[in-house]
Amino acid sequence: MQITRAEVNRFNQDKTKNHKDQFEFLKKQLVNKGVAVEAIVQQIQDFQVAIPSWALGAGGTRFGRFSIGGEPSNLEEKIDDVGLIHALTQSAGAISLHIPWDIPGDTEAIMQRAKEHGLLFDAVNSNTFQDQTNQTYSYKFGSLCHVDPAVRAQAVQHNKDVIDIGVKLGSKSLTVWLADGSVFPGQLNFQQALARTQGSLQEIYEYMPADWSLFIEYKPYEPNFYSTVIQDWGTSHLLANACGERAYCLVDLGHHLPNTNIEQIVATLLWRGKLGGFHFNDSKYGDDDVTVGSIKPYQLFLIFNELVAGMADNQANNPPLAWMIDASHNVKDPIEDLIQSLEAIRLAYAQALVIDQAQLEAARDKNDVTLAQEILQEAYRTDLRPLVREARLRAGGALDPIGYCRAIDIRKVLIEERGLETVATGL
Ligand code: PSV
Ligand code: MN
Repeated sequence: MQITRAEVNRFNQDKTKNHKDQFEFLKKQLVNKGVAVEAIVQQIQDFQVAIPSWALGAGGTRFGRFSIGGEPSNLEEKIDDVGLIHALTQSAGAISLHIPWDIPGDTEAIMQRAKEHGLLFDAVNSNTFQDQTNQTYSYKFGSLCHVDPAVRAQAVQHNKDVIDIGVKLGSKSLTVWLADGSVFPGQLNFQQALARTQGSLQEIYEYMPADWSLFIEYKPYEPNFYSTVIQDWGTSHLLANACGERAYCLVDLGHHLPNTNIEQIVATLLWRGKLGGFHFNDSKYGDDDVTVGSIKPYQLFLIFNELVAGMADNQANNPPLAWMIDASHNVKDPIEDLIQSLEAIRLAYAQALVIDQAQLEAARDKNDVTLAQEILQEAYRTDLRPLVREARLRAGGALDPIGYCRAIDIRKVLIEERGLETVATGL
């Protein structure tokens, strides 16, 4: 199924007057405050977030998966679903593949399909946290950190294969997330495990084409519960430095212990020119992977404030970031859930963009703590949804993407097309 621009326009018709009234009212308020509204609308329009190929199947947890019907059962159908989301939101212009869950069969055909939906291929992701059938060695006791050089060589080779696939698709980066670590004290020699990981990553880095970047994720725990080799941003940072200029840290919002000041990590990495990418999600306890902005929207806004300020101040040494949603819809329809995440991301970005950074800096210089807080909260508490809608409308998207899904009963259409029993690859 494909949604055309004409269908979206028709759907928008009876909603446009009300939206325009809201947008013009908001615009007037913002312009009076000196906000460059038109420039911000354009920035929001340009902000595209990749959808991972593993986010479109049935939801649930590792304890149980609950069927939704009409699941995409191959990469082509996953691309189609991202295409639907992009047609409605005009904010999901890329797909990020996880290998081997989504190895393209016919690369040319896959690329053509993505092109028809206006999608690019974002970072490719390797997987050495699961054993695959026909694999010689097991990753039960680690992959890039493994004590056995043969296991490390297999894991390094997998990453090289992923790069080869990405090159054909036009991707420009590899994201590595390792589950490597230990479940019990004494299991692992920390120093040696880290040194072996560094050696393996350097080999992968050397294999990358000259215009590629390596993104290194970190995570404090899970699936290992005693130690994780790349446990935090500091470890990721030292490994990125050991690899080279085009190796960066990747911040996944769920990969922090409760109450970690993620915005400060973002600021630090941008300052060092070492922030490569972002995985958006939200959480209450750990790596819950729930919808972006559903639990801590103020934290998301503060993170975007650092991103906006940091990207402006560090343009020269920190390249543009790779943005991706890494969330699980659990009990919701994945298409609706991803639309909600995209909206939350754009809203937080817009809120951060309306902050007068110079005014904030001046308040800081005077140690005017109250004013600094006022500036942030004034931006956060201004309802900028009409501005985000305007950006979507100008790009050809739906004023109310979830309303559109419901009006045409999108899941029913997908079930009719694909059946009730289809199963998507992924976790
Ligand atoms: C690990 O929790 C992670 O965030 C990594 O990005 C993986 O690639 C992704 O989830 C999917 O398993
Ligand atoms: Mn992630």
